[in-house]
Amino acid sequence: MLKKLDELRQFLPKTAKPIRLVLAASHDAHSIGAVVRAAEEGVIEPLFVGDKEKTVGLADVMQLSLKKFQFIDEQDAEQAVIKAVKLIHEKKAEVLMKGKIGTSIMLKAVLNKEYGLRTGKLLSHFALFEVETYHKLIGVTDVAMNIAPNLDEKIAILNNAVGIFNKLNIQEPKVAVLGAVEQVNTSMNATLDAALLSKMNQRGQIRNCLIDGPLAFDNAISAESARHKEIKSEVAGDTDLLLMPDIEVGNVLYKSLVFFAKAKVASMIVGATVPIVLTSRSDSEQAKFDSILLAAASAS
Ligand code: COD
Repeated sequence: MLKKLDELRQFLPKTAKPIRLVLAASHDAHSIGAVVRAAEEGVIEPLFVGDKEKTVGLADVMQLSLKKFQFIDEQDAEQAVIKAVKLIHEKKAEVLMKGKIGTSIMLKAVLNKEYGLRTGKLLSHFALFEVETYHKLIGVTDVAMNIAPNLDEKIAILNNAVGIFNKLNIQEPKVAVLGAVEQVNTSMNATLDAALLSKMNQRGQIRNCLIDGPLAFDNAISAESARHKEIKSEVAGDTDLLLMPDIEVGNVLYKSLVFFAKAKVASMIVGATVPIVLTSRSDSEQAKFDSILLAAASAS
């Protein structure tokens, strides 16, 4: 059982060379700090793509030197993202990281049919949280890419996340499919999808995980709450992964955990040709560093 994001280090690839990471639109202080730290620890070999003057200026304020790192100077942030994506497309690096650019601009470049990083699979966002009040790391998906996933898309999102758990040696993660209530309510679509996903899992149509749903957030993460409501479930209170009904619920939960619960988080996009470090621009340097660890661990 993983309890701390720092434990992700044990899954870093055992290759002689560090993983090559491209930071796209690099003029972001927290990203620069996280990338330099990961480089100093030998986790990655970075390539910066962005406004060099601004990026070096920010690094100077942080008393960090970027002299020994490769740099492609591109003052326009959108063009920097396109150049970064193309570098990955040409297999010049193994991990992509979002710097100071809007999420949807970054994702549109990643999805570009000509030079993007599509695999034919659905791409989705996966976040892994370390919350002081929970007994293990907990995954949350999708809080940042798929806006209102249908049932097929939820299956793909689930499979992407389960793949990451499998890489972290958790072979059968417990998945709670969230709703506002734990009974099926025909007026609440999230509960209908949750019941279908549970049944598909029981019938072996979705494998390598144990799904229960609908579960409300309290009984998904609290055994006491589940007992109180007399819910008999192997997942309730011991969830590894929370499947969100849509991006709004997911994004509010992400930010509530970070801002109210002071949780630590690592997050990335799964399903592209390479792992993509995609954090919120307001995330801390530590969150960006932990996200690099997660992406590097899943690149192995
Ligand atoms: N996986 C694979 N292919 C996809 C996906 C996906 N998740 N989403 C779209 N595509 C493909 C489609 O099949 C199509 O071929 C092409 O991409 C364009 O599809 P559209 O027109 O539906 O998508 P876009 O380009 O308008 O938008 C895609 C985004 C990912 C940009 C969009 O869904 C989005 O804005 N998501 C939310 C991002 C966001 O603002 N997050 C904020 C959280 S901080």
